[in-house]
Parts: sequence; C-alpha cells; structure tokens
Amino acid sequence: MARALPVGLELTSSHWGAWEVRREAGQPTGLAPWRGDPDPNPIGPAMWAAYRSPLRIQRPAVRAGWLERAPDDPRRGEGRGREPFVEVSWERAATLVAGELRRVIDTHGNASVFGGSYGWSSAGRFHHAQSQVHRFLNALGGYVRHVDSYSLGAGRALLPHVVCPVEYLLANAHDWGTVAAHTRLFVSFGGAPEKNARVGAGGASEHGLRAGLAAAARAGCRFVNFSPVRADIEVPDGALEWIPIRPGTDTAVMLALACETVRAGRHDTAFLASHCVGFERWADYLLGRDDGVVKDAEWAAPIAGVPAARLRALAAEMAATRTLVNVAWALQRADHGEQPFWAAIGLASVLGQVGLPGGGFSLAHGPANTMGSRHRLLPGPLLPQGTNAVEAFIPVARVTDMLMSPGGAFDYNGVSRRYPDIRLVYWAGGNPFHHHQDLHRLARAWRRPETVVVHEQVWNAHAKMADIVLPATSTLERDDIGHGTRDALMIAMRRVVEPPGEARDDYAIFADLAQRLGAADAYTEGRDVRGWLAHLYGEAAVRWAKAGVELPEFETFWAAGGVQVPDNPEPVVGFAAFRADPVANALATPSGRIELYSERIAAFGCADCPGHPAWFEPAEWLGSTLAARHPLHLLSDQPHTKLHSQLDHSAYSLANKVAGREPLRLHPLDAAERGIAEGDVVRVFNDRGVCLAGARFDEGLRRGVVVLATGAWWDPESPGDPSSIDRHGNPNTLTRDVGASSLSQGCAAQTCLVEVARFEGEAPEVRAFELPRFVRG
Ligand SMILES: Nc1nc2c(c(=O)[nH]1)N[C@H]1C(S)=C(S)[C@@H](COP(=O)(O)OP(=O)(O)OC[C@H]3O[C@@H](n4cnc5c(=O)[nH]c(N)nc54)[C@H](O)[C@@H]3O)O[C@H]1N2
Ligand SMILES: Nc1nc2c(c(=O)[nH]1)N[C@H]1C(S)=C(S)[C@@H](COP(=O)(O)OP(=O)(O)OC[C@H]3O[C@@H](n4cnc5c(=O)[nH]c(N)nc54)[C@H](O)[C@@H]3O)O[C@H]1N2
Ligand SMILES: [Mo]
Repeated sequence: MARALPVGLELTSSHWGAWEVRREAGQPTGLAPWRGDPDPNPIGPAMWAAYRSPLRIQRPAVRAGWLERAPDDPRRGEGRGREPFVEVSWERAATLVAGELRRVIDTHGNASVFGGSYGWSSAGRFHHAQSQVHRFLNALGGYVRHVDSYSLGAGRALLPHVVCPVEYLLANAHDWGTVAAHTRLFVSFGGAPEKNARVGAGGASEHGLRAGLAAAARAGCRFVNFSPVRADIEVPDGALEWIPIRPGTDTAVMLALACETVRAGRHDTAFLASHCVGFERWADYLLGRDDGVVKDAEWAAPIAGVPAARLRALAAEMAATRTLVNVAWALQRADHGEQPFWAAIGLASVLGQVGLPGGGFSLAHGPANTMGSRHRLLPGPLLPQGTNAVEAFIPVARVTDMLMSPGGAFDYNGVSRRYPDIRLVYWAGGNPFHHHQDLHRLARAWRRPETVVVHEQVWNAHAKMADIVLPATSTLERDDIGHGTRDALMIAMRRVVEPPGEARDDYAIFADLAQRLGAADAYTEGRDVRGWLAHLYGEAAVRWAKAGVELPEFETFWAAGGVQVPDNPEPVVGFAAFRADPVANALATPSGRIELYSERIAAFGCADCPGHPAWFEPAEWLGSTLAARHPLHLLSDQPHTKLHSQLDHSAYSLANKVAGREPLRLHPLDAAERGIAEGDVVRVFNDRGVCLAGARFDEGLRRGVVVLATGAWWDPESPGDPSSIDRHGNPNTLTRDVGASSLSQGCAAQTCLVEVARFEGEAPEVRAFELPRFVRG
C-alpha cells in the first residue's frame, strides 16, 4: 500500500523538485523544499515570485499586423516579432482562433497544421500542455506531428536498432546504491553533472546524484572524466582524473579503448558470442583490416588531444575492473551524434560487463534525476492524446527546414519523405525561440505560415513572435497530479493561488475552442478537471495494482495531498535479465542481441551512419580548417540556474548574469589573448549570428572551449537578421541547424565554432524582460 503523506503537508510538484506550500493565517506565502528531499534543488524557491512576475501574460493578445492583413497576403507574417499587439477579450480571441483553424483545415487540410508543439511544459500529468495540444488537434482530425526529442534525437533513432528503446535506458539505469556497491571505475564522457540531475520530467522529489557519487567514491570507486569541462562531475579530491578532451572527438577515444582491449586479447569473447552480433565486422574496422587504419591509442590521441599512453593504460584498467561507461546526452546532440552512443555500447560489450551490477554502459547518469533512482517503476497518470489521422511528421529539429521548403525531401530512419506545406502553427508548452538552432534562420522561416497561435505564461521571445497569444496558468494556479519516472512521490497538486489577470488553463482554452469547432465531446469526454484527475488516477491505480502496489481511493489521495511510493525490494540493475538469459529476455533488436554491426542500418545506406560505430570528422571542430576564422568551440549546456528558458526571469537566474547577460565561461588564457577581462561584455559570433554575453573565467575548461548555457530569453535587435545582435546571450543565435545525420536528423547544437571579442563602446541594454508594445485595436 502506498503510504499517505504526513497529515497537514501541502505539496506541489515541478520538474525541478517537490515543494511544501507555506501558509500564514491560511494565506499562501511561499514554497520550501519538501522535507524528504536530501538535496533540494536551489532553483526551486524562486519560482514563487517568478510566477507572480509582471512578465506574466494577463490577457489574450493579437499582433496588429495579423489583424490587418488577409491570410493570402504574403506580407502577413513579416511583422512577427516586430509589430505591436492588441489586447482582446477571450471571446474575440477564441472566435479568431476557432475561425482560423476552421478556415485552414477546410481550405488546406489537417496536414497544413503543425502541432508538434515540442517543449517541457509543466510538471502536472493532466495539464501537460504539449499533450493537451495533441489531444485537441486530434479531436479536429489531426495535425503534423514531430518525432523524437531535442534531448535525444540521434539516440532515439539509433538505439532501437542496436540495443533497446531509449525508454528502457532512462527507466533502468543502475541505482546509486548499486553504483556505490559495485562500480570501481566510472569512466565518463561529459561527466555526470549535478546541475542536470536536479531536474526530472514530471517530478524530482528526491535528489540522489550528489550522495550517490560521494558514496561510490567512499567505497573506492575511481572516476575518469573525459570532458572539455572539469566541473561536469564533482567527486572528492583524489577520486577524479580529468582528461580534457576536444569537443566532438569522444568516439575516437572510445574506438581506441575498444581497439586496445581487443588487440591485447582482453575482450570478453564469451559475452560477445552469446549477447552480441557483429563483433567480427566491427573488429575489422577497429583493427584496420578494412581501411588500413588501426583505431588504436596513437591514432586517437592527436584527434582528441589526449595522451596515447593514458588511453592504453586505461583500456587495461577497464578490462580488469568493474567499469561503468557513462555518456552525457550532449555528445549525441552533435554532428554524427549516433556514434558516441554506439561506440560506448560497443566498448562496454567488448569489456563484457553489460548487465552486471555497476558495470556496462549508462546513457546516462547525470542528465536527469530519474537515472540512478532506487524507487519503483510505476507508470503514473497519463493523458490519452487520441489518434492522429495525419501521417506526415518531421524529426523534431527539422522545423525550420519544414517551414522553409514545403514539399522538400528529407531522409529519416532509412526512408525518404517530404515536408508538408504548413499554414498554421499551434504551440503550447515549449519555446522554440530558445530551443531551436540558428534562431535567425528560424525567425525567417517563421514569417511563412499564415498564422501562429501560442499559449504562454510569460512574454518571452516565443510569445513575442506569435500572432495570437493566449495566457496560460501555471501549476500553482490549477489542480493536477504530479509524478515522475521512478519518483518517490505521487503528489496531489492542489491549486495554491489564483491565476494572474485573465489567464486560463490550457484545458479550458481547448475545451472552449473544441466546443466552437464541434469537437467538444471528443476532446473533453464530458469531464471537468476534477473528473479527469479522478479518471486518470483510477487508470494509474490499475497499473500500480498490477505491479503489486495498492493506491487509496482518489478522494483519500486528494485529501491527503499525495502518497509516498513504497520502497523497492530489488536494486535497479540495468540489463540484468538480458544478461541472465539472452534468449528468454531477448532485446527488441532484429537479432535480439546487442548489434555491433547492424545489417538494418547498413541497408539504409546512410553515408553518415554506416553499419557499425565509426569515427567521422564533425562539420565544425577544433581540428578543422574552419577553426582558423572561428577558433573557439562553443558548448551550449543545460543551465544550472533554471530549466531551459523557464524561470530565466527568476531572481535566482538573474543573480547569475554577468553585466545583465548570460555568462560566457572561457579560459583566462583564451581571454587574455583577446584582451578580455572578467565581467566584460563580449561579442560571441560566427557567420550565423552574434550575441552578447558576460565574461566569466574558468580554469577548469580545455583551452579553446567556451561555454554559454541555453535558456537566456532571446533578445535580437532584429529577428531574422544575422548581423543584428542578440543582446542577452542565447547560444542558439550561433548554433548550426543541420541534423546529426540522415539516419536521425537529430539536434546537433554542440557542433559549433565561434570567435569571441570584447565589446567596445556602450553595450545595448537587455530588453528580453520588457513587455511587447501594445496598441489599441
Ligand atoms: N544550443 C542548444 N539548444 C538546445 C539544447 C542544447 O543542449 N543546446 N538542448 C535542447 C533540449 S535537450 C531541450 S529539451 C530543449 C528545451 O526546450 P523547451 O522545452 O522548449 O524549453 P522550456 O523553456 O522548458 O519551454 C517551455 C515553455 O513552456 C511554457 N510553459 C510552461 N508550462 C506551461 C503550461 O502549463 N502551459 C503553457 N501553455 N505553457 C507553459 C514556459 O513558459 C516555456 O516558455 O532545448 C533544446 N535546445
Ligand atoms: N538544471 C537543469 N538541468 C537540466 C536541464 C536544464 O535546463 N536545467 N535540462 C534537462 C534536459 S531537457 C536534458 S535533455 C538533460 C541534458 O543532459 P546532457 O545533454 O547530458 O547535458 P548538457 O549540460 O547539455 O551536457 C553535459 C555535459 O556534456 C559536456 N559536453 C558537451 N559536449 C561534449 C563533448 O563533445 N565531449 C564531452 N566529453 N563532453 C561534452 C558539457 O561540458 C556538458 O556540461 O539535462 C536536463 N537537466
Ligand atoms: Mo532535453
């Protein structure tokens, strides 16, 4: 039986943690970390004030130029991001949106509506904005969707062919107790950053990474971190060896570690024979039998900028020790991003420890709180999205390409497809004007659709780039249920405060529109919010019961404020069942085993993703001739003070800015060469754009590498014009908008060269946190 929370505890959930609601004389006054969280996320408490910010959208608003121009006027979209808004009543806004959906669907069909609406939304399981958009558009006959994610574009396409669906990996990473008890060598590529493990989709109520790493170190585990950034993993002094690798070259190192293992005869031939296919083919490549190039330590060392002797010695240590090969997701958010994941799987297979406690590979410990959690896997409430009658889709990061070239061809997962012709874009719960690459290019493509409808909470760049902006509530302003994968709690997220202005729940907005469009029954199924919560909870209770956990009645759950998940009787050991019996527990790959050579991928014939893990020079890297003009590698990692662009306007995020801009971390010697002092405003630029940032020195970077976290609200002087400055420091002003490969078309943001210079003269003021201009309609 799931235990009720202690009486009197009022909790709410966010992607960044669970929070206790503080009250004085019955009135809510703030949020404090849930007392059961051993290591609360410092991002959290500032959300209380941020959700009350003057930047919250108060009323529906429509861009003036959109109201004035007819749908077939080619200039209708040109003013996006530049023209003022007219505030309108809900009645007027809903009439406009419903009318526009009707017109576009009747004239051009459902395949002219793009409703992918990628984004993290908020934590509740019912008011999950992205799911609500999909459900709503499905009720109208469907929409063009996206597949995969920005997080794991290359990984999601690759992994099912060669090992398993991503979901298995996310939900079955060795728990921290297992790592501490068994892993003796933790070889990481891109570390295991504490800042990232602070979040978890849907909820992260018990943060375990810091204690997990410390316990492993205490138990004698050694850590080797290949990363351009030393701080990517924090373990006690003496336990860590930092090998500052050139960005984008990890595959070469992994190939070399595998090659050295095989050459020395230390590979696990029994495991390779019983659990893998294709080893011989891959070994031909590693040993240079097919191309005459032996992928050994001497070969990899000059590519990656790491010592050959250390690679050779490390290969021997890995074979002799319980070793976990850990790979940050950032590595696959890059040109040829499939390769570091596949090479790590290959390396771990050669070592033969996959499925042993604390051994094998992890993809990954670090990117979210889920991986390493000891709690049970109990699928929480989930909003059904309905069925989509439209077949057309895009790989998520191809949105600009789609808008720019209707009918154009693209390859994905072995099939050649065509981009649909999009007339209307509908977005709720994501911020493409923070998350997509090459934002000026997106801004130019964004002029093409006839209409852009956005539900937002705040006046960020995404809202400012829309035609019709509908104000959405936050989690604190509505009833919901919170639960993340392997989380410790399921939370009754009871409404804490009233919504600002006229903000409405996404559900209420869609229910109204569905009513106007004759799809109310399909969308609401006759339920109000509370009816839905009880219904979804009931469905989850059936799934939990099958897993042996009884949930109380909904009303009891709601009154108690949530339940604690009972302890897991078993440690979490990834791939244990497959290791024990690879026939009975065959993988979902074509062979049922780990594929070090994939006939299926080879048959796709992708020149940029052959049948086995291989090294390719990235399109931009420090070893390329392009580095002569733009000699610094820009990494755009996840921000430690917020979740993507969410909460960038919070006091906690603002306190981290340098001269009001997003900090650019750079090595003091790289700064000195450019006459840059700490705290200076700098220009970061390449041919795709230029942004300002505040210089922050970091000796723990490899020379030639600079780091600008994602999430600063985009603040371009002129959206679409690459010579105009983003005054605030969003790295996607600079990143490349080309897919990782023709297999996945995944986001490849980390493949990016730039130059940095001191900003001379008076820097323009940041205007990201200003409201748009309003005029009377
Ligand atoms: N250069 C570079 N770019 C990257 C990455 C990178 O590593 N480098 N990482 C990528 C990755 S992994 C990801 S996941 C993406 C993240 O990109 P997103 O998920 O798009 O980023 P968020 O800022 O979380 O966007 C959520 C938006 O939804 C709004 N919102 C929140 N709750 C609600 C709600 O209930 N209703 C409505 N209507 N709106 C709501 C928020 O105000 C916010 O604007 O960024 C990607 N972009
Ligand atoms: N606080 C906070 N946590 C988050 C998020 C957030 O916005 N804020 N976002 C969440 C989301 S949506 C996701 S998908 C995950 C992403 O999780 P990841 O993709 O793993 O996170 P990143 O911070 O992008 O990258 C991790 C580290 O990889 C290193 N790195 C980058 N390129 C290379 C390379 O070529 N080689 C090597 N060896 N290292 C490299 C960088 O130094 C970086 O610090 O994080 C999640 N966690
Ligand atoms: Mo992500």
